[in-house]
Amino acid sequence: SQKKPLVIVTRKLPDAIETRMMELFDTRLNLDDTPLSQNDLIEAVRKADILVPTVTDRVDAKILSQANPNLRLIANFGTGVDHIDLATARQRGITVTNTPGVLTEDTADMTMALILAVPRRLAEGERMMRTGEWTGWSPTGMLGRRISGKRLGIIGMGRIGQAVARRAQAFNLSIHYHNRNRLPESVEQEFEATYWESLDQMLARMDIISINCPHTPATYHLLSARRLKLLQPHAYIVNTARGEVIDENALTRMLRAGDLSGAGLDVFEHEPAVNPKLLELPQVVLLPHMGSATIEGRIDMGEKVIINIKTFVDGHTPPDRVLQGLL
Ligand code: 8YV
Repeated sequence: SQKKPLVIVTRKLPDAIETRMMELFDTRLNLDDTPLSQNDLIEAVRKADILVPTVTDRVDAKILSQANPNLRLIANFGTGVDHIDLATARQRGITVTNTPGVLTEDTADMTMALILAVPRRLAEGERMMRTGEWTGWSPTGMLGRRISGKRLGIIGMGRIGQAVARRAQAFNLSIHYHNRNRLPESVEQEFEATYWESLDQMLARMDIISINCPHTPATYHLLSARRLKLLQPHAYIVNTARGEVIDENALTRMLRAGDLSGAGLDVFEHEPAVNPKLLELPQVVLLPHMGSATIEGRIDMGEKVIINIKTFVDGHTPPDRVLQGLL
């Protein structure tokens, strides 16, 4: 029989997933849960036939240029693949897969949690309890803004955007969206959603904006300083997608100046760094990239990675192929 391909996993995964991978493949695990340095990542791609990276691995052109010619598959543990240089992977004949679908509901739940938390000042109130600042109820204490009846503008109406829309409908938000392509009429009707071909026009009319698109060259700083200025001062912005979609410094300046009412951010432009000025702003809810962080979700993601690898090794097209390496 053939030699089993060497699978190198860059981060600690759920035990059940690691056990199964060890049974199925010649697997090398990362036993301490720290991200690989760029040097360790080079070591990994020099040896691996199959690499399993996560969002914390910058698999750029420089790394890939040093890869083992036998590196044939990058089976990403995660849906976003913006940390992988796809053009270089394609040229080098490396197929790339991801884990779509299994984190849709969890990420939409976290998005909805932020949509509720920011206008209703949930994190501020919680801090007030812990610091002992609460002196009792007052008719004018801790007033936020009503959610019901407001306009939610979803940027990126894919799986996650639609799952957010479904939740938001139950909170009586009206659904608006901007997307590369307009959705079929039947889907628009399901959400009673209004399509905005012009992102600029949508931004100017919304009460809450939710970012649910991938980070690609086309969406980098999609919310640029110019576009952020189109938002009304009473508006809120929520991001559970990728920090790079918003110009984080411009966003911080606007929040400080009171040109925006608040933000709920689960992702940042230079993770794990956060613009320190954001930490000073009470109307901002900050989360450590935990949109998909559920026990169930991580196992589902691991199972998807395993199916993608297994199908590929068996000589078939993996179910979640993002790109096929040319050779
Ligand atoms: C993951 C994510 O936690 O899947 C994604 O794109 O951002 C998160 O859900 C992380 O990326 C895993 O690599």
